[in-house]
Amino acid sequence: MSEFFADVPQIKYEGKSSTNPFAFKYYNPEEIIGGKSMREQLKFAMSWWHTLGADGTDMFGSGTVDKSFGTDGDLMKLAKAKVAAGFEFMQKLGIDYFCFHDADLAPGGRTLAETYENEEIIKETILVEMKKTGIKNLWGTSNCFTHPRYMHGAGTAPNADVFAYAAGQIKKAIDLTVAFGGTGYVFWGGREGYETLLNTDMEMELDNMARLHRMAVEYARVIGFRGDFYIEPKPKEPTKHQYDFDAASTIAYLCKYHLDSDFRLNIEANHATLAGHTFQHELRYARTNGFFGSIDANQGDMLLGWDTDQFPSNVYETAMCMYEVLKEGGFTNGGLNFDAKTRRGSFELKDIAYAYIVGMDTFALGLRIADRLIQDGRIDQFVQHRYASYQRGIGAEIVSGQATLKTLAEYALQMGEVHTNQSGRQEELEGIINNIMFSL
Ligand code: XLS
Ligand code: CA
Ligand code: CA
Repeated sequence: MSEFFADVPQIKYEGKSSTNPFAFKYYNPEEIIGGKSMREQLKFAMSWWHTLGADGTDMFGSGTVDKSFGTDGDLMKLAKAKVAAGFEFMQKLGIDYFCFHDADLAPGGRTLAETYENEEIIKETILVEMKKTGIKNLWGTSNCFTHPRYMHGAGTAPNADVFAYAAGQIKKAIDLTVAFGGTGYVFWGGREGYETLLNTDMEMELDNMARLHRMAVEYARVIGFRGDFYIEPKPKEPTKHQYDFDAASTIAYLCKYHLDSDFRLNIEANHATLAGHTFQHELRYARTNGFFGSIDANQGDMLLGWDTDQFPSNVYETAMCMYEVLKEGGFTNGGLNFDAKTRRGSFELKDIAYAYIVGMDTFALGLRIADRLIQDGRIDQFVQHRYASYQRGIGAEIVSGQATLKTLAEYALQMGEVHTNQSGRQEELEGIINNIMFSL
């Protein structure tokens, strides 16, 4: 069988002093960090779309990367070649999971029935490779945003026929996810938003989106899906405003529509920054509200206002991300999906391997630092101490629910002015992080 990534050897861990670009410097899959092997802690996944599909096309130019994988324009042949190329790539990199959109796997047909047929054929090809390699599916999703029929949205479309078509597509994408034994199913509402409120019935659109999510849960549970559903927040792009703006607005939506027991969040780093938050903020918000699920691992460019989906190389960001993951007790059904693509100028197939190596190493370093941060304990102790006044006296009465506005007013009247505030010590804490980060 032909090799698609012929320049890429089997990638192994060689340690931080290695200068081999085709080696991991920090990701040592079987090493135990924080009570589990690094491969279990990190649960890396390959994104089918970016890795096997994205060819460098942007708003101003056509593709720069040849991803025909030796095929001649026949879309089904290409879809099969992508399966072979994808599994070769995951094996070479030691990636245990993949994530997919229905449309990444197989070409759309002239009818929905024909699309289903194409998907069935590729499903069988993938199942063979999964069995051979032991590689698993992290999550599946449906692309309800690229085709022109979704110009006004899918679940939030003003046209009921579009809603029905999306339902037909999602049903099949759930079937595929279940067939692959996937542990998650994602909804990213790329066009579930609006361009102008002048033509939009927001209430109707949100009610309908919830109807679609409810139908998906009901169907999936009946056919045996026991994994998590995820909503992946993103504030804008392609629409001006997306309803799943950030973790906070998405959680409010899930609670309002009673979807909170089936859904968690898939937090993407680049979407967090587009919403004006840090990656860590979104993870913390999801986690402390009980909605932490999975992660789309990438990074944006702070000087650009769009979703650049770059491979993560910022160790500070991944350290704070893995700190939140460890605090959560690690992933259950979720993992780290590299929703990331090489830059348009990095047009060789081996650039994708370099990109994954740096992404995986950046997360491996992040995990090592986060574990040290927790072992070190200085940050956690500081935070605990900062709120110590709630463990005794009037603070304990507030927390236990014993205090009322009236009793607190009486307390305040007797107390006089507050003289016990303590420094927030931000700079000292930032120094501790640097000290731990660079002592590795
Ligand atoms: C786009 C999203 C998308 C989702 C899956 O910005 O990141 O790729 O992850 O539909
Ligand atoms: Ca994503
Ligand atoms: Ca993205």
